[in-house]
Amino acid sequence: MATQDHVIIVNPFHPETLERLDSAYQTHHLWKLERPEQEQLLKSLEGQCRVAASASWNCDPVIYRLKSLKLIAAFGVGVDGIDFETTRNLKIRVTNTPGVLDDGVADLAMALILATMRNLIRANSFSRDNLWKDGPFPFGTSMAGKTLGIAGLGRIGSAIAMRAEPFKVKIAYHNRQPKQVPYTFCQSLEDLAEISDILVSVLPGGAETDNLINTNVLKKLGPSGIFINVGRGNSVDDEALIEALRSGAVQAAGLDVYKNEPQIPDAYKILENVILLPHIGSATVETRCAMGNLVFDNIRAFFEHDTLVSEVM
Ligand code: NAP
Ligand code: 8YV
Repeated sequence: MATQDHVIIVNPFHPETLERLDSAYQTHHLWKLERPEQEQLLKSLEGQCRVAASASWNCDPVIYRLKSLKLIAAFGVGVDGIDFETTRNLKIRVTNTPGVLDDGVADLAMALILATMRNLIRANSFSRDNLWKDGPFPFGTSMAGKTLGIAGLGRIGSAIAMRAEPFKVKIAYHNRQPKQVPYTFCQSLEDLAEISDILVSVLPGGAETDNLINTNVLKKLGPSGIFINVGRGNSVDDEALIEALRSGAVQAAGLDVYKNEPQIPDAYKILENVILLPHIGSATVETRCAMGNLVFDNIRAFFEHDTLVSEVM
């Protein structure tokens, strides 16, 4: 049976978790209302509602008008949808869903690396279009002996490195700070790109990473280089990447994330040497369920013990 505690759902996420929250709490779906009704709802909940749940990549700032708000429980690890300047000023705590999606996203990064290097998407069309009878499919590139550069060796980046090791690649990385790991640290993204055959970005979103993957980095990656992005789309200068793919300044790319999702620049779609996925890094039944559980656990811990399981510090 539902408790009397109120939870506002700001922007929608995983439907199964929303249903679970609906059953457990007095929920109010802000995203289903027009602006004037939203303002009315927030007024009516003032003083009674302390908790909001939201997608981590999109959180309507109207929620910050609720003065009694103490917690935003975000679904997702990348919290670029949250305005931290405001939450800090208003002493609103924020939780996200770290760790539980590392395996899912790292699996997808490996799939993109292999699909890009072995041209799997084109090979599938080649077979279906009966082109095999006219001659063999062009050769791909081997992983063994190559250098995999990871931009953003955090939780997901480390899960990618662990998966890549048995493929007999050398591993290098770039973070702002070096870590105690047996991989080569590079001071800059340019240095990393220069020694990498495959450059995977797992960089988070936000102003600090805007367009870090630019013409200089792609030039260093070079004409046989592969670029993979499973981090955030803002970190890529799209014009630079499109031109590099078009001119052969890099060999190929595999992208899961984009600047203005769900829009993908048309210029990518006419290129044969890029694989375009619709942000599915964490899109497995198991991973999304684990993310939802963590949102739920944070809200429950807040109401029952005034603690949090995974606060963003
Ligand atoms: P994490 O553990 O915090 O790792 C992020 C890494 O990036 C850290 O090692 C950090 O090291 C480095 N970093 C941060 N800012 C940097 C900068 N300006 N320059 C260079 N390195 C920087 O985060 P995570 O859990 O692995 O998640 C990473 C990101 O993946 C998320 O923020 C999200 O955007 C994205 N993601 C995508 C999907 C998908 O479906 N494709 C799913 C989940 C997450 P330093 O602090 O030392 O710099
Ligand atoms: C999204 C993600 O949450 O956690 C993140 O930062 O990017 C993903 O897991 C997911 O795509 C929800 O649509």
